[in-house]
Amino acid sequence: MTERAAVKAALKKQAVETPSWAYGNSGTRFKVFAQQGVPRTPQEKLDDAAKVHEFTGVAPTVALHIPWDRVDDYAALARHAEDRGLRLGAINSNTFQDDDYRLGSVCHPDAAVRRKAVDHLLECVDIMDATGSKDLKLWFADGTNYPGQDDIRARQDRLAEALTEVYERLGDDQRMLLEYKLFEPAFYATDVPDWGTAYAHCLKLGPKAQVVVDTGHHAPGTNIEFIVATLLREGKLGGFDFNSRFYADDDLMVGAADPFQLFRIMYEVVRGGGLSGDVAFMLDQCHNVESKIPAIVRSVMNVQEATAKALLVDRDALGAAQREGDVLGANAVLMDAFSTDVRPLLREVREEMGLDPDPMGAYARSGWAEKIVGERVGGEQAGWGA
Ligand code: LRH
Ligand code: MN
Ligand code: MN
Repeated sequence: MTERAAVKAALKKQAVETPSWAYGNSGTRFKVFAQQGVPRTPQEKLDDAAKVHEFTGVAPTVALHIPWDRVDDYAALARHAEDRGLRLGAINSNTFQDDDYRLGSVCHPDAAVRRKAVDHLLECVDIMDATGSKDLKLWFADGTNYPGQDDIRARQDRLAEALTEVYERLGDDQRMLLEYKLFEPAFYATDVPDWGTAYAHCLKLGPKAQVVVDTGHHAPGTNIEFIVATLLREGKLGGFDFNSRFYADDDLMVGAADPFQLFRIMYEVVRGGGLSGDVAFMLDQCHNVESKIPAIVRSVMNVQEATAKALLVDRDALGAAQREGDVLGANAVLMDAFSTDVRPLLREVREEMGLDPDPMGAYARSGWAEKIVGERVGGEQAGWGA
């Protein structure tokens, strides 16, 4: 295989998982701007996700968030997905939208609240059994706002206990993906604030526990690609929640704020063998003011562009420059790849996959946006928390 053919083959194989909640209405704490045609049910979210997959060819799975996507029959929901060429992906737990969780969920000082939270996590594994999902994605809003509010160390013990119970419930082919976040909603001490804490818990739990890197969950200036390289080296990178940010957890389209950072991350993924392994490339975004389906199509394309550039890095030339201590030469090799216009290559990839080379244009011409605005009248639109 020529090098170009190998790059194209890798791009055809990469899959990006889209989040059900990105298809629903969202906003900031100031205002949610409802959009016309937005799904009212988990099934309609899947209908929209099917369009993203139809036009990109590389978005075959959809992550669910429980209880936002609660249905009576999860096996039937999985069939709804299959009928549209999709599969259900990670099941995201939600222990942050209940009054009982004011002081935390699995780290709460009251054992009864912890029990309720763990039961929810166990229910999420039941749902995975019904949907065939492989990954349980855990993010805890737990933390404290004031020094002394609770015992930081005891909260780690409670967290470990809860994670162990859920870990033991996992099937042989199921994983637990633990997501960290520096701050928000807790503003003094978050209980899983960073990759080190997540890694320490996952290491103790065992091989089925891995870390999720949400690209919006770090302090400004954090070298995320270093974290990615380290986790991959340790066999503990479970996946990404991709999005981009200018300030905090902005949840903007991945690659919009800093395409160079996304390239650097994807280079470490390629370098560490993460493209051919089990790393889940998930989006975790909200489209508050822009049209949702095209924004998700664009996001998938941004991941592909960063991946293509990462694959184009001349690793032999880079290695030689690094060994010779040629600082500028090594940097130039990386920058050459980043500066390459990979859009013609991706157009070729899409044509070879039998797709329209222009997914954004193809979606716009498809009439789907007009159809859903006309059809989805009445009922309540889905949104964060609905
Ligand atoms: C938390 C988070 C986590 C949630 C999602 C809705 O900020 O990134 O992944 O499940 O947002
Ligand atoms: Mn996330
Ligand atoms: Mn987030």
